[in-house]
Amino acid sequence: MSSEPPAVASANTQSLTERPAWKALDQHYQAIHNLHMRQLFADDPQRGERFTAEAAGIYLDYSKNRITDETCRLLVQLAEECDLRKRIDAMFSGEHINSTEQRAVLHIALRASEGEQVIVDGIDVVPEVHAVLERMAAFTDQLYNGQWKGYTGKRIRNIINIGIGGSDLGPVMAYEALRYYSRRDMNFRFVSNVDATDFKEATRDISPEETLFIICSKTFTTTETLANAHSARKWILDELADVRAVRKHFVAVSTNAEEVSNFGIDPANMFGFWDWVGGRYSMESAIGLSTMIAIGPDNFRAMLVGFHAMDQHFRTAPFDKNLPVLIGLLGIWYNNFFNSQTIAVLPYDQYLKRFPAYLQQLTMESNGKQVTLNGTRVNYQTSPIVWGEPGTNGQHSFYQLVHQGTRLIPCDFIGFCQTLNPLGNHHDMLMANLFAQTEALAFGKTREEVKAAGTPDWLCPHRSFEGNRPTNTILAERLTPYTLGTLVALYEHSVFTQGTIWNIDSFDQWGVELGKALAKRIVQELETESDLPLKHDSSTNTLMRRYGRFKKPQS
Ligand code: G6Q
Repeated sequence: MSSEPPAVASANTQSLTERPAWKALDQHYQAIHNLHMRQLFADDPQRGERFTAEAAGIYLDYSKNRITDETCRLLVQLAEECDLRKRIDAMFSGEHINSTEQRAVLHIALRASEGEQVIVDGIDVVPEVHAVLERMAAFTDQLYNGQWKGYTGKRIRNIINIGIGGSDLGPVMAYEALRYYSRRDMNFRFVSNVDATDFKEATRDISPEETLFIICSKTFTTTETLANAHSARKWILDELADVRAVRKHFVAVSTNAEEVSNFGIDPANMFGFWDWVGGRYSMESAIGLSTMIAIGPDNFRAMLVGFHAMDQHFRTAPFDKNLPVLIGLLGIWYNNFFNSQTIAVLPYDQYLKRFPAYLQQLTMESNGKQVTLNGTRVNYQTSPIVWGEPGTNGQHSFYQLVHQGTRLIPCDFIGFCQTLNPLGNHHDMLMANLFAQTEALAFGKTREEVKAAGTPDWLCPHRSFEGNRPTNTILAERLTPYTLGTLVALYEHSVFTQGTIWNIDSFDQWGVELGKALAKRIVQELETESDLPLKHDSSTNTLMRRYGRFKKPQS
């Protein structure tokens, strides 16, 4: 890599906190932070209709936020001062905006429709993208119609995706989210952890003869994935006792054909992607092969259309009507001016149970950075901590803190007008809870209201709710592959919006490296039974020695 930092044409150089809009927002915060949403709604009967935006089938109600028209105006001004428009154009036109890795960032090309052009370093990549999609679809059909069989001639019934991080969280989230559309005559499992429990539990009740492993690894050098892949290979060979079986029971998804072939997988059975697709932005590339096998090529394509619809909206809509921009800017408002630490994502749909975990990586790996694009230390907070669970379950555990704790926790509520599984009045109950929570969080219950209901004085403080807790409500008609695509793209682009304001590289992940390198060294030390003195700190040395003493069951 060059010893000179790369020039990033679209990068902005002015310090964020010196920008006029930032300073104005600071002052505006002082003026309005005590305003209560009760007041804001009372003053403007149309508020719940005005502070809304809609695109690609997603309706966003952001009226239950601690904002006024002026807040929105200033936040949009901030986006403009930070050259968000220029950065969006730079991303879509293949500029190397991942500057620390000197790469283009073009997950948007993965969902471009045939015939569109996305140029990366002088080459239109859309035909390649569609060629891989075609191969994935053909392979899926072969599995479905039994043309592709296991080594002993049995149909493949079990698909096990082996991967970690971006090569796992997207596939597992998408499988769970779209399970309604999935083939029920096949099993789909996901092994990520190097803890052997993950592999053992995934394989304990299935037959190797009917099992296909998809080894998903962009680099094909990730130690956890390779350890699991080798154990999978052994599991297959222990049963089938012929190395030729590997061909029928393993396919790979990677950018590294050489390592794939070193592992013993025929590169003909490899589905490729490109270095301009980041791991956490790859679920709609070949990394989504398990998703395609689960839901079928047509549904997979419908998901891509959803992604694409949100991409187009993000690229073209004015900022004050632009869903990802609005969500991103509201996040900045709480993170940087109210100093909130976290954001909760609360899907009222059981199928989205892994969506918060997926968003954790998307957000925190992308924007958990402490230096700007030019390497100077930031003097403001970057990514919030993202967490969440599906409703209504969370209501019976952590919502207490959201309602009455001392911290301000902005929440995104996600719901659907139609259920995929009608059953009595369950769906009305589910959605009633969603609406009730956002209402209670915004308006609370005053001491006077509590007292008027007959509560004794001493109990009133415990039973009062301050309210004024901000929420966004994201409402779509129905959870379909298309909707999932729009939802994921919505958050991808809101993360990018925030990264642009904070002037950081949202597409690298150097923070993951140090632990990886140290673990490699320590595993060797743990495996060699020597008495050589350990050269770590006294804590690590003592822990390793203790582990060494007790790692075999004591007789
Ligand atoms: C994602 C990260 C990271 C990556 C995993 C797996 O953006 O880069 O989570 O996806 O470390 O990497 P491989 O796909 O190379 O095995």
